[in-house]
Amino acid sequence: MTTKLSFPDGFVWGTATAAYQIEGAWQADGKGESIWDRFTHTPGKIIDGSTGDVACDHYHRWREDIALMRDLGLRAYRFSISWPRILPTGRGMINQAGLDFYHNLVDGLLEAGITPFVTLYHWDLPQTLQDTGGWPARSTAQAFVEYADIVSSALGDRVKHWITINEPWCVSFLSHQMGEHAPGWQDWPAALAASHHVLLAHGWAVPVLRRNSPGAEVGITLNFTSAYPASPSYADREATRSVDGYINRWFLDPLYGRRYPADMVADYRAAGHLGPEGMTMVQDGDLQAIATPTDFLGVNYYTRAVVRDEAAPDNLPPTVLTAPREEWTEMDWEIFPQGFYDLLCRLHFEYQVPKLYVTENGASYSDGPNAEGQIADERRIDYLRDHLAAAQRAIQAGAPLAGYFVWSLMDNFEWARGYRQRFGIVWTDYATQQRIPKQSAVWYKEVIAENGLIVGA
Ligand code: IFM
Repeated sequence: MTTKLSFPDGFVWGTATAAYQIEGAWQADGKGESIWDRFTHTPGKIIDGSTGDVACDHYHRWREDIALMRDLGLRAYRFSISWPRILPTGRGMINQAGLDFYHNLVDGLLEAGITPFVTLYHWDLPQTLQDTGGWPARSTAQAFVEYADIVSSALGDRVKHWITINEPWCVSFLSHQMGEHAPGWQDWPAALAASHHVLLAHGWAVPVLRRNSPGAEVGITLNFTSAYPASPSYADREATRSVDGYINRWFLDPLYGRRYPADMVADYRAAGHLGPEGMTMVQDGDLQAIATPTDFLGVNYYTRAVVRDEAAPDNLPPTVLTAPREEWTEMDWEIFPQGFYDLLCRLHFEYQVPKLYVTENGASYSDGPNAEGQIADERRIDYLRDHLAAAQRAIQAGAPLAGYFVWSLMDNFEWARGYRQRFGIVWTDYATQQRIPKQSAVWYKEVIAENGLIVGA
């Protein structure tokens, strides 16, 4: 027997990408250098030594890519704008050719009946702004607002869904404390300052976007990792509090008017991550700006953390893998759809978020073409189906979920993991730049057409 899990009328079905991961053309038509250009050109930073210099060459192939999206029945497309394509030195002089690229892309999408969801910052900071302090410097937040003003003045008549920042946790902690992403720092105070300035940049940009794009929806996208204790012991539950605070609450709480979580501020002070004066980067009015009401929250969810109490070298409790091997994706991320349900319900019940879009969800598997050129990526279909079923349950429980974007439209440059990880529902042949829809793309097309999932045998 089969059952249909239906989604609400008007539910937005899409896929997502990011500029540096797909565009290539890293020096074309006046584009400036970004921190990711600099980082990938530094030996030893990327696992396979690769760069985004060419990536999927989307900058030159955007017309074909729009045609592909139309063929797949996509209703929406989330992409990001490359800041140094628009402002090669971060502030000041505008590169018209860069703006024209996005004018054409937006027009092409609208002609194809695909709604653009635009992310302003998906990690490719202009290198010149890094040279003046990067995100640990308050001036970068001001520069972001200038950039947001320029882009939304240009595109705001047609773009009606804006995401200010993608994944502030990655921008701050992954990049400035763990050092895995550009600029590759390992500096706790800098990471904490960056986290504040990224949120401030968001808060300051919201009214600018509203002014330049009347009637638009404006939000921010956070990456979440639902955290669960490895055992019911007090110590493991306490460690779980800390991981949840580090990844999730540190960003959610100030965005929803609760200020920075006091337990985490105390932990960071005790660990020496903040100076003796504490959160000195927070100035009068900042918390009000960060908590400026938004129209939606973008949710990126891939996996959970199972947390054990044991001091790791970075002072954070370690997360442990408990699931059998077949329950991980090739990123070594556990497949845990229940965590998706728990998260969406938490955002609804605990934070009363007015509207949610899942702006990323997906799985990395390297299944490639068989002799007939077909790509049977059943594991990705299973992953997507199980997560969509969890999302549908969350909607039934009251979560105001209005749309879902698969990460990613096509295989692309997976940051420090290079090209070894493939998240696409479309295969990218990097030698020829051929795109081949995988079985998951065909499956997703049916989901969109049905506005729901058929489950059961
Ligand atoms: O590829 C990334 C994306 O850029 C941000 N969110 C997670 C994805 C998979 O790691």
